[in-house]
Amino acid sequence: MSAPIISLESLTNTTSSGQLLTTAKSGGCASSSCGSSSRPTDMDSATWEKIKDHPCFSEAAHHYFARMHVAVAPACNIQCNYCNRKYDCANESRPGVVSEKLTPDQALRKVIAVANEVPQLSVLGIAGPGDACYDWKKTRATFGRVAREIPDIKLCISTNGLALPEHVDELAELNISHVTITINMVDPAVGEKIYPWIFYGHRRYTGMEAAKILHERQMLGLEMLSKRGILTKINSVMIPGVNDQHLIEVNKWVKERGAFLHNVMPLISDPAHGTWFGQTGQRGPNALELKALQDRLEGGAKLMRHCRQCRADAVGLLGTDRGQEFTLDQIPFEPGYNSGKRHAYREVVARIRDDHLAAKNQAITTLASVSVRGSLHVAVATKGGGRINEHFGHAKEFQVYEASQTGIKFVGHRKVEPYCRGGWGEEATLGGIIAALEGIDIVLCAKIGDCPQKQLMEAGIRATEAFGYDYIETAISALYAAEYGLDLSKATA
Ligand code: CLF
Ligand code: SF4
Repeated sequence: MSAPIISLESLTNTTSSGQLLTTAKSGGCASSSCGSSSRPTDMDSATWEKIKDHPCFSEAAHHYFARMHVAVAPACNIQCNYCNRKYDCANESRPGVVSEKLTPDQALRKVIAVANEVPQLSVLGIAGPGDACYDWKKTRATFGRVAREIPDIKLCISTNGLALPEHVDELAELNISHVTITINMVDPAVGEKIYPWIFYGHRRYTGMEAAKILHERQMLGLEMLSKRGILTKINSVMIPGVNDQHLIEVNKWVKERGAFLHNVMPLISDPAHGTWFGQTGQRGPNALELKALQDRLEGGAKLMRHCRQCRADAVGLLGTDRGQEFTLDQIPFEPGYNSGKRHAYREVVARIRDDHLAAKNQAITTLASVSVRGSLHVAVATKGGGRINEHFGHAKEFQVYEASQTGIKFVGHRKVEPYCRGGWGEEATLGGIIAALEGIDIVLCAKIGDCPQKQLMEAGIRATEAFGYDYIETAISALYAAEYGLDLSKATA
């Protein structure tokens, strides 16, 4: 019997205007453990098993897999100067009210509905909108119920760390495999500029005393998790003039205590959000300042650079949010879990990732063979699958890559307002996109009109659709080779 054809496009409902990937034939090994050769050579297989489908803990995984958050934990035990309680937790989300807070039963209903419809779903996270460890009963009840229904979903939690140590044993018992702690300082003198108060042991503390207790609890929690082999990621909010230089010290401390990843995120500060920092004019860093700090941190704790600062109720691939499709009024009252789409998707992805890895290795070989040293900054419009598969005018963000002789590195993303509105390009929006693309040499997209291409060129940014639907690394290596003396035919198309 001939094998059926399964494509990611059919599994993800991606429209024909921008296919996610080419089709891949099913057949051969269909186990979801396929793709193991995609493991980086410097990583042990146990760690790879934990991260290979976690979109936050693995940059490679974020091209294929999605997370969802359920907003079951509204209470918080500290005050951060970048947070207004009416808004999402700024640690794990961009400011914006959570559409609806959920009970554990409602959360289970939503997770099943999403799992039935979003085949990329691999991780359930609780990231507030308050603190998941402080609002522990609801967090525990939610994870317990979901794990019984969908045993293969990864469980992930985000916390400020104050109430973490007392829950580490239960986190391990619940099989919560990934924990994020937001650590903005290791010096209470810095901490008191960020945290006006904490609530701990039935008492409220302020100033240096509050920051010192928070710091000690964060370090203790991190050490306890490392001892139990639970993977940890440290989120730090970069606040210029307050903790930006200090984050170098933070990086050293968390590395010494076993953190797997360090994610430095820009402060989002706007007077309209009603936060202390927003109202007092504290600015956030721009993209180049963030990158400069991240570059200085290279060589310490491994960096995460693909965070999207998502909402506490986000759903979907990082960089897209399908949360509004799954509000309680839109989902069935008792959706039975159907694993079909998720399993079919995983089988296809397992094979495609090996193909993608081969393409990446070929790209690295190409780069290494170029004799002239240089670097290239490339912005890519993509909707996932590791391919250049988004139109310039539809892009809500561009993924940024840096190419050099030594390889191709994902270095961040730039959020933009989509240029195309109802079939027409917006002049004013294009100005904003050009500003957001500061420092970029070339834009790669699946399609671009003559007008925006010309205006980008006038601003010193080349743009091409010549590599539409290619793997990102394949295209960048060809461009790099062209830039430094080889065939220019594709790059100038
Ligand atoms: Fe959510 Fe956080 Fe788990 Fe990811 S998010 S609880 S680790 S599943 Fe990810 Fe979102 Fe960044 Fe957080 S992109 S804000 S790092
Ligand atoms: Fe807000 Fe999160 Fe800080 Fe609590 S820990 S104050 S919810 S940002």
